[in-house]
Amino acid sequence: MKFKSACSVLALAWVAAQPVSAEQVTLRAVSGFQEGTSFSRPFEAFIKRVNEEGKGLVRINYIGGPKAMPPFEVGNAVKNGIVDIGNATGAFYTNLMPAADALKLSEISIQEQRKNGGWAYINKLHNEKLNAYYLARTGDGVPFHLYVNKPITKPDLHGLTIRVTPVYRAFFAALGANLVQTAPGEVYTALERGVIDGYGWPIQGIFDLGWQEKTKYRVDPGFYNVDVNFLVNLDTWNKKLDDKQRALLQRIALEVEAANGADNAKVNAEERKRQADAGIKTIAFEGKDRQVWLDTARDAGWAYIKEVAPQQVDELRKALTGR
Ligand code: 173
Repeated sequence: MKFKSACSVLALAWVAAQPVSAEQVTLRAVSGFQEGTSFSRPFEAFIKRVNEEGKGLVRINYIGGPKAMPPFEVGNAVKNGIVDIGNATGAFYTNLMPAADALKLSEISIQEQRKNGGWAYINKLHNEKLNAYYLARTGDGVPFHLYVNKPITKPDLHGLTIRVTPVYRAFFAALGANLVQTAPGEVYTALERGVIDGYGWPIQGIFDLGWQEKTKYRVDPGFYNVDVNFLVNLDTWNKKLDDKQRALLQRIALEVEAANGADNAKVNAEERKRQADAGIKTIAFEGKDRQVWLDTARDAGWAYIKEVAPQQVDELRKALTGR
């Protein structure tokens, strides 16, 4: 009897010492982009795979896109633990982390950033400013463009009112545009009412919300590099999840990140063709104009980061360009 009860005490102690990993954790997720559209799709693929491969371990409950939460609130919701995981571009959370506006200035891939220490630095900034773990970056290799309804012949935007987010603000302002900031969900109506002459947006996604109907020209070349990031509330990451759960999320996130990066050149080409087929004409700057266009984008972008994140600008440049 004595031996038996000693055994059961030991058995109980062993059970108590096990991490809670045996229990499935449910995480709430939200996207800053409309469900099913270009910049939600990689995140939704991630959720689907976690729910399939993580059965009994992790479940992600997707509460949706901007109908569930305004895009510019996603960073705050991740920070405060209102959601466990958010999908957002840095431009949507510059209020909390001004340096997030630098992510678009990357000239090396996220895989290279993970190797050169850049990811670690950017993750640290997310930890500190956003109470978030920087799980993945999608959109790598997707440039931004200016789309306009009045023809322009040189890199000069005086007299045009352009819809922006922080992504385009410094660049278009440097070329003299009037700026109106809106969430993506308001672009169609702004075009329809003629309150804007154009908008900034990546090469992918203008068909998602029907903007091709109200768009005459795309200006080439594209500039910058899209960042759409998976952000995990840091308390969730550190305390709510155990090693096995973290490993599952990280593995699938890295796979989605790599697959998205590998796909983007092809998808970009398809979208260019689709735009041309829809009657959107290209205004292509060449020679000196092209150089002015690209130099102004990059220089205005970095000058702004220097202004809002002076202590971080040098390390950010190293992290994102390798220089
Ligand atoms: O809304 C935007 O134009 C924007 O900032 C953005 C950023 C990344 C992907 C798509 C849009």
